[in-house]
Amino acid sequence: MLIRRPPDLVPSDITPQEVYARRREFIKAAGGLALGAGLGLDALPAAAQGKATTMKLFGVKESPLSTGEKKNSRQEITEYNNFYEFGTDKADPAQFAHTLVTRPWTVAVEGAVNKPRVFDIDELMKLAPLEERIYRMRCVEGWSMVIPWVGYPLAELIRRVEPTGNAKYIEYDTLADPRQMPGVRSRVLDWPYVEGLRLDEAMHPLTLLCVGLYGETLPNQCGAPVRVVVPWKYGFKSGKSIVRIRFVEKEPRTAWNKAAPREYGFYSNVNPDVDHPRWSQATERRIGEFSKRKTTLFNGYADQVARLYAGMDLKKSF
Ligand SMILES: Nc1nc2c(c(=O)[nH]1)N[C@H]1C(S)=C(S)[C@@H](COP(=O)(O)O)O[C@H]1N2
Ligand SMILES: [Mo]
Repeated sequence: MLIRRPPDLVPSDITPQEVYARRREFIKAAGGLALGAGLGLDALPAAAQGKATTMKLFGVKESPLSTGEKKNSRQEITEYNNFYEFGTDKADPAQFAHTLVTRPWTVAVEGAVNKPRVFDIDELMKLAPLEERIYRMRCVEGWSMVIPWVGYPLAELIRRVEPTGNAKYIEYDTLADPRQMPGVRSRVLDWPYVEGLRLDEAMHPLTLLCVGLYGETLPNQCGAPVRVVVPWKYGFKSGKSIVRIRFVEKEPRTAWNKAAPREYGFYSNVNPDVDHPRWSQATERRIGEFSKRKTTLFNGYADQVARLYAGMDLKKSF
């Protein structure tokens, strides 16, 4: 899914206001550290100067919906990423995503709902009990990982805004701010990164509004402060750092579908029998392993989700 490498962010691209906002965030994030009043930015700990920090999440429950498969390490999950807003190399997000300002942050929920609302991130984090969900994740490029996400079903949020009869789909947008996201200056995609789901897919108990990883808040490169996670679909449906959720009547045009409609359909269900036009999808490489594994229908979640697609031709609706 790669085209070319965007220029790196230079310090002069960051406005003083952002520096200020980030500094406030770091001070908050630094929490227990004794930060004396009047302490200059230069004197802040390294983690607070530019490298984004994560915080422990409390009261996270285990979920029976987790897989028992061996988890990938935190290092594997945070150093091999797709987040084109920060560059197209797998190592770019870990290197550049610290410039993302994740507080303050809001998510606007709008469109065909009775109760449209703008949620503040702190409100969103507390909307429903947090669960650890260890999911298999499969990228369309042919690799997979097992990732201990933290979040709650997206359905919890959907219920609160009361979709109307016209709400057939949702679309969700990622932030697209070239000042914070160097990759947005290159035209690899038509920004913002938009993804979508049919309403019943969005309401499915496996679909997560995800706010954490390995018991902590999300690292920036993984989609802080809030992302969607849909484990039976290719990874690109799991949009990161979302700022808007819109309820709509028609199937949304998504970023990857617009970029290459023959290669990336709306459904994007993991399916070993439907090849990508340029490569087979029959096998995958689990990050950290040498030999390949067989890819399974709906990424192994067929028992839970196959009924959503009863009667559909998955070769046509790919
Ligand atoms: N905003 C945004 N979301 C995104 C992407 C992206 O480039 N931008 N990449 C997608 C792809 S292709 C994958 S495989 C997953 C990767 O998630 P991870 O890096 O947390 O494993 O994020 C998805 N969400
Ligand atoms: Mo992906």
